[in-house]
Amino acid sequence: KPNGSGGLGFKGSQIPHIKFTKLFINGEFVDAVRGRTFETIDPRTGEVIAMIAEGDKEDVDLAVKAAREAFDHGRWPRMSGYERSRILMKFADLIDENIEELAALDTVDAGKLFSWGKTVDIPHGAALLRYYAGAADKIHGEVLKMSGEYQGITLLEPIGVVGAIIPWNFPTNILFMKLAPALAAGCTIIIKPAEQTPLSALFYANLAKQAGIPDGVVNVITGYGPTAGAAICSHMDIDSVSFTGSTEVGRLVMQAAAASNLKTVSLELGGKSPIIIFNDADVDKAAELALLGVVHNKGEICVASSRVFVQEGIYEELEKKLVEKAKAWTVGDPFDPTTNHGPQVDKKQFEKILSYIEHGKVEGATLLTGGKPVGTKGYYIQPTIFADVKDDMTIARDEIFGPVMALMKFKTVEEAIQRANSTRYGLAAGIVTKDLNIANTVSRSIRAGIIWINCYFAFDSDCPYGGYKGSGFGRDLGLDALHKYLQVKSVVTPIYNSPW
Ligand code: TXE
Repeated sequence: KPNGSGGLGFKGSQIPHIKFTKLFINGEFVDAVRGRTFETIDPRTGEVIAMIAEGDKEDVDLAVKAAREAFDHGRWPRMSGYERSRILMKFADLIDENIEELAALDTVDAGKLFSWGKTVDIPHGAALLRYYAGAADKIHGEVLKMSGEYQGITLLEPIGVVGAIIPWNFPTNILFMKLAPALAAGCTIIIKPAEQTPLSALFYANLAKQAGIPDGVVNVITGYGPTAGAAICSHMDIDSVSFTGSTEVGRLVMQAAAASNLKTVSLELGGKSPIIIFNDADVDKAAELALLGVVHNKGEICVASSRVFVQEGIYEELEKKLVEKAKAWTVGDPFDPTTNHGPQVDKKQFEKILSYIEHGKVEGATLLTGGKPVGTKGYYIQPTIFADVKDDMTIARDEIFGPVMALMKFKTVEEAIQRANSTRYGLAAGIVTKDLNIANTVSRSIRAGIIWINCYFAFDSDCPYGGYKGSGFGRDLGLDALHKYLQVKSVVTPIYNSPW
């Protein structure tokens, strides 16, 4: 955990001054056409932080018109990759200059640790811009050795107008996982942040303008999913939608895309990821990793290691360690540098997690520690560990998206693989062992998009991730993500002058 909140002194219950509350369309902050607003809430207290413009279909139409114009006739897709890259670098520098304020916005909006935001989340947003800026002038196709009298080349062209639908658990990182490659590719974009966490996205829109990104290239529509989000998915003039959120809404996104203009879709959805700890593991380190895997960001992370499988030889010892560590994990104000874990994002998630904890108890799992809210104000929940969990219990099957671990015992490698794969999801998995044979066998047998061996949450701009099965398809991060925002065009010519 990074140290110190220091700096500008965003401490205690202080809320930063909120500068941007309106929609960002065609380079301007504007009210919603219908003039509506909605509350964004501080999960530490349940109190209103600010009123935010509530965009709907009409506003999406305006944003798409601006983005379409900027794509079809504007400079952005036509400027050299080098020039785009320089602007993206400037954008990244502006983020660096505003790190504290941006981290404070994500803390009050999402309950995220301020110290973590300052040292990890916000810098990672800037790093993603720089990573894809580095690729912007290296986007090129292939020369095709065709049979017969022809030769071909492929051109990689920006896919067009992109819709990006962002969840609330990583308002900065997930936004830049989509925005940075789309911009580097030469696309224009309409971003819809989650209704719980609109603040930093509007701040980033302002920085994009300051960096020199032309009007209409980046647009932000704040508002709700079934209205603004749905309008993006069914819009006839949007070419691609990149969505991160629940599996249920992922289905709706795909249906809307199919029923409208067959826009391309990528979906990064829920997970129920296993971490498998073998007998030869260092028990203390494995316990540390397994706990972190499920309580980091208060468990509001799609790759959370919410199913912990421990081989029987070290089970008792590991269970003891886990409980000790969970009890020492501090829950409190996310601005406090000694806090490990802040409030859940909102009342809905808070109640959902508590109801899963009840399911765990009713279905017969043993509650080893936690299970209760912390304090009387805000949405804080104790790190919670259930033992004696059966694979078919609700807490072993459903994504809880909270600090709740399902601890299970296994005997053999084959059993671990079979049970780890026995889920409708396939996002991530962790393996803890010193045995290379086991690590290789298991990593090749688990059907998930990212496998961490003797580590967890080892994310990097260059390392693609995304789902198998019900966790969706398409990849964020890495050069794979850049290719989501590119079309391949083949151009064929005869080798010799044709008679006509
Ligand atoms: O997600 P939604 P919710 C999971 C997690 C969580 C559950 C519910 O298990 O408990 O989903 O969270 C927009 N058309 N994840 O209800 O609704 C919405 O406005 C278009 C996992 O908040 O999927 C927001 O911007 N868009 C996940 C975004 O979708 C729609 C992260 C996500 O919200 C829409 C978040 C619609 N019809 C939740 N309805 C992860 N993979 O990390 C909603 N949205």
